[in-house]
Amino acid sequence: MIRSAAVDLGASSGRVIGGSFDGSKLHMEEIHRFSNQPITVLGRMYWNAYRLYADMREGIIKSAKALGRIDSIGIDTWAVDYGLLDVYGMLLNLPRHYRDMRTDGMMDKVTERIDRKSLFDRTGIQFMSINTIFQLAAELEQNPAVLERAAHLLLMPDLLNYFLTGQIQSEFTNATTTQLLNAVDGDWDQTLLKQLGIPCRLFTRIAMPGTKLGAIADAELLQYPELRFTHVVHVASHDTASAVIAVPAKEQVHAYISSGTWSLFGTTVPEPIINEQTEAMNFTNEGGFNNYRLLKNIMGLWLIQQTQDSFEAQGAPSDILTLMQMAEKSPAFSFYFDTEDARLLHPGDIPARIREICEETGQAQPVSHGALVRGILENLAFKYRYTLEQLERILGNRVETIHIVGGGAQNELLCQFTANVTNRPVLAGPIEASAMGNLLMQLWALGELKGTAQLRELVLRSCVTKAYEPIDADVWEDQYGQYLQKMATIQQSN
Ligand code: LFR
Repeated sequence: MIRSAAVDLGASSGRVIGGSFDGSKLHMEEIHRFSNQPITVLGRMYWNAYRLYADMREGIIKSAKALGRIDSIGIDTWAVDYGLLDVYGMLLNLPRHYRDMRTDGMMDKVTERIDRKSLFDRTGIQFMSINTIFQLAAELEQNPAVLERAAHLLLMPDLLNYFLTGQIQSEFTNATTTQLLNAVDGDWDQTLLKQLGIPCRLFTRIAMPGTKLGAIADAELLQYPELRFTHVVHVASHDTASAVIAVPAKEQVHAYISSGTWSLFGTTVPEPIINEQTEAMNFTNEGGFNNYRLLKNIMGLWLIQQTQDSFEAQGAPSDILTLMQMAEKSPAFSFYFDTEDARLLHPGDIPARIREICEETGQAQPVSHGALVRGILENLAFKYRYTLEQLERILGNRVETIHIVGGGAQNELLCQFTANVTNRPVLAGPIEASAMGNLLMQLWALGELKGTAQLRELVLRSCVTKAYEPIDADVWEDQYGQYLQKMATIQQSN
């Protein structure tokens, strides 16, 4: 029996999941769950990297106590954010949160120096203000002294791996999300870095997922005999990359939505697709395990999470199940909005911002909390349909099934709306997709899986899914038409 621990950190919570592999089936159990609360100080938003490390360490200790000898550990987190180390290996500051306002306007500044087309051609990565490239442009402008002192830049999972092992390395899947990797050779793009004035010395060797990183060096953990021979492994350290490894797809042409704080809508392709069409549609080509994820970021359940916070602050019901029941009973299609409106990216009173958007676009504001929540879910579903059509145009093929994986697969209303609006069957699950993908890469690194076919079979055998068939597809078709019209008028007026 192989016993592993997957550390999977999301933007709102983290977990350590234990995995046991008996040669034919992967059994998973949640060992430790903790909240991940960013901290804002003087208007700057940070991730509490030390707290996250302490929580993760607690989870590893609990895993050792629950499972016995731990053969391997792997860490995955969200993408794009980084910590800077000085020459002595000290973390210079807590990593900034990608939703911090510091990147506002940075995309325009960078694309004045390097034109959009050449940036996309070089990297294959979509333009989003959160990308590391734009965060570094902000750092150069607002905090150049820190960059001068820095010797290494490590993305979140690489930073936590460093705390755990003392090793300084970058993992490929997450590195692609920086928009600083060359799509052809898969290495840091020195020309790009020089053009932007970002010091090349910050960037370290890139390791591939499914390889070993080293042993635990943390003295507190080494007190436990169960952890003395543990291999720390490079999994696909970008949580979305891990989740996509665990998509139980039988068909060649399929789409997935990795649904959590974000909804990542896309498919896998053998090589990056970098052409005028993907550039114009702002699709991305993120590195995966032996493939690329052609996808688009959609605002996702962030809108619901922030709405819950606002309701809670007002003393109104805010737990997710109550909100979903309220939404289900509320009138359908009461307003349309663009879920990707830039105002919705930053934390704050999202319901108020949506009401403001309704007013600006000549629509009545949602009448109740239930109607607001329902409207958010409906408009996310419309955006899914829109993205599906773009994806099918790029692929030149019809997508037969949509897989929804990750925590959002538990949102039955959203899964059903997705089936309705796309008029396709939706297969929801696994819920802990990132942790599963993480564990699978650990098994790969340990040599337990003989080839990708065996990996696929294990995914299919280990996943629990729930099927949704479209209901009222014609009503949704009609509403989608109205949504498109509304979006077109908004675009014209901008
Ligand atoms: C999802 C995710 C997305 C990435 C966003 C920010 O958790 O990793 O893939 O675009 O977070 O890092």
